[in-house]
Amino acid sequence: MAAAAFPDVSAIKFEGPISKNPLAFKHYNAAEKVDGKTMRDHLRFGVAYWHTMRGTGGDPFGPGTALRPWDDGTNSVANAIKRAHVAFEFIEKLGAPFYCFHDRDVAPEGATLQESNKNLNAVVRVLKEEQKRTGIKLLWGTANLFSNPRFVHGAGTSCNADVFAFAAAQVKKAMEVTMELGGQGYVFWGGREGYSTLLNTDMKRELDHLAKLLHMAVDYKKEIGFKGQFYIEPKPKEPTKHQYDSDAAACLNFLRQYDLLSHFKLNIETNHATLAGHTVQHDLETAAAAGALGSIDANVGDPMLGWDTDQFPTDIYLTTQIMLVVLKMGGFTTGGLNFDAKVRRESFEPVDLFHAHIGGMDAFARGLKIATAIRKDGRLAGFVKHRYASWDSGIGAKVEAGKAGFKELEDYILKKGDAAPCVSGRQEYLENLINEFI
Ligand code: XUL
Ligand code: CO
Repeated sequence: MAAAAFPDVSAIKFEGPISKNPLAFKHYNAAEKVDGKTMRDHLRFGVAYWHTMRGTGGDPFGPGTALRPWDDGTNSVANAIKRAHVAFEFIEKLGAPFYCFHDRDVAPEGATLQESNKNLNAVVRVLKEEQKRTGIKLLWGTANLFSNPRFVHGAGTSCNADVFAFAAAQVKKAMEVTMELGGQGYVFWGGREGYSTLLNTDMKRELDHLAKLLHMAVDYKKEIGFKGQFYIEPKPKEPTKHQYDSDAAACLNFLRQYDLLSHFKLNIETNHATLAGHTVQHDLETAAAAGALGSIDANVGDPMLGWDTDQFPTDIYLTTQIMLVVLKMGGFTTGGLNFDAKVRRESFEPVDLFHAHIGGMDAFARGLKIATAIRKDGRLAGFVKHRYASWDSGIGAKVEAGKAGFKELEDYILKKGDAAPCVSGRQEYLENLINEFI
């Protein structure tokens, strides 16, 4: 057994809100039941391998600052295997039940696809052993179809058919290893599936190709018997000027247009929704309304910055709003809360990884409890129900049942004279109501 990477940190325990120990949970108590289900099962936290194990703190103006004493800085398989052990030491000490990865996060890319697949197999063997040893599970896997320069024009939407073929081969392998590791899902995030200028872009052709790639994935999923859930993760821009999966509504439209909707759900990320000019609740509600809210990449952006800062979520108001939507849809099934978030460049010590995740987990534990209390109280849902009461009987019920047309509605209003005055939306009252619980 290799020396511990975090020798000064033992398993993070729940010590309750009065604890002043920064390496303890104040609110997240995995085994505690909230409304009949443990916090562990409600929240289904995942650690993102790319940020937590591969993030260096580099930015466009300077190199990485992160101190990671276990990492020898080489792109070797041996280093990747050492890193995998460290990842599981971290996730086990943290007590998160899941992790997520891209193929290229866990194993180095080789000179050829054969070599890359061989490298991946070597690391997947270790991941499998570590999963077995710790009971930690794979929430979802994915293929990195955006870092290698071959994907400069996109992957599924590349103008070059060879690049499309490479992407398909890479997804095939990533699906196989996700299945091998018992992954509960598989994510498609189209980082370069978009454009920088429409002057050089045949948008219709690119969208047709992207749909082809996804149909091939659906076919292959059936062929190998992979039972995990497919997700699309919307993001409007960055790295490209425009990404086709720009928000939840755009993804749903694309999936419907290409007859893919029954095979996919959405993985909604807070900072991606805000980049699209929405709140995360907006995208969560949009997905949930279509029966397609699958999983969440939990993070937050900086309201002063216009890019994907991927910060750990600590805002109780935000976690409450997210958990209200999750609880309303009946909770996660295959999905969970994956911390697609990174420590700041200035937070360069290994222990900062613990502070970051503990904070995010505590913030969601509070969000869960607050949202549960709001639902139990019933005033919020009651208000919304009452607001639409005119649809529960009479003419409203007829419209909803499809039993009224223009003529009947005209007759109705001619008899009635005018529509009854509406009642107040009471936004401020409702905002105050939420704050009663926070
Ligand atoms: C990038 C992003 C990705 C996806 C997986 O903004 O969120 O890491 O979550 O490819
Ligand atoms: Co993400």
